[in-house]
Amino acid sequence: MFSQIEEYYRLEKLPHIWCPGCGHGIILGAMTRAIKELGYDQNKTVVVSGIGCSSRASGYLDFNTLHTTHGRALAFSTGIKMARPELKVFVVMGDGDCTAIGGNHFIHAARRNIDLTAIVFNNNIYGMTGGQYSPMTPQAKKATTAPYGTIERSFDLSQLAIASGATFVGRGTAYHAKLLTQLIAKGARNKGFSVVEAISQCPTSYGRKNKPGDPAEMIKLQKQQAVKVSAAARLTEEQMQGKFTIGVLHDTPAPEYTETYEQVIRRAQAKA
Ligand SMILES: Cc1ncc(C[n+]2csc(CCOP(=O)(O)OP(=O)(O)O)c2C)c(N)n1
Ligand code: SF4
Repeated sequence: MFSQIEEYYRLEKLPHIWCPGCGHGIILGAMTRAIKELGYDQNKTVVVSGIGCSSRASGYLDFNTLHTTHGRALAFSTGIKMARPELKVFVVMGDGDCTAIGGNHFIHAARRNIDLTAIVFNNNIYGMTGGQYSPMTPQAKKATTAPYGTIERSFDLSQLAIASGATFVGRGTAYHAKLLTQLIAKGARNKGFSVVEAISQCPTSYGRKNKPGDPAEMIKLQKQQAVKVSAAARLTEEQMQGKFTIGVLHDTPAPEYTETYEQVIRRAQAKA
């Protein structure tokens, strides 16, 4: 129920701008429920976003929020975490924001294992600007910039995060909202760079071009295509064709960047 998380919203900023049937509101709900479960102090919690439909989330939330520039949410978040390591920092990005213009920030935040919780609202398209393809648009799917279907292969965001050094990686969908809440809470508890890929539906920019059906059909597709990690382990590569795994994909602690940096400062001060 919304009343349980209402305290985290700037009610005067509602109604939101999201189209009817958009998955982004469900993901935002999962995120605020995770923060409620974690019991974080509202004044010590920061939400940073880039630019895009997903990134509007920061404007609706009553934490310390920063609506930054397209692709740069992780750069701003890194600065915040370095200056104030005690703050809990959540980073909201779209798939375009995170993996195209912001792709370099993403791999390096993962490589450093800086203690940020990145939530990537993956709707497979640039929603806000009318449906250009992103690095996460599946091959052959249509976009305004690919009227015959994109010929590029798409990133597997979670694999990219793991390969780059993220210490917690999870994937959920708007359909599996409860799982998403659990994954975001787990990601936030991880002391290091955590990535939660939240699969969302964009009926307007993606749906109109690719005709997967109305918003209800689009969210049902998430249910059909998602396979829990435990179940996926029993399936062959062939059986996994057209499907994706959900759940905790990676959870391997490693030294965290701001803590290591603090040790360097202490060593330098001791020598001075
Ligand atoms: C530097 C810069 N380049 C391009 C844009 C235009 N722009 C705004 S939002 C956006 C893409 C949004 O797509 P995504 O990040 O996937 O988020 P969504 O809207 O789908 O949630 C772009 C290209 C911009 N605002 N700033
Ligand atoms: S354009 Fe797509 S992502 Fe943006 S609000 Fe509408 S449905 Fe959501």
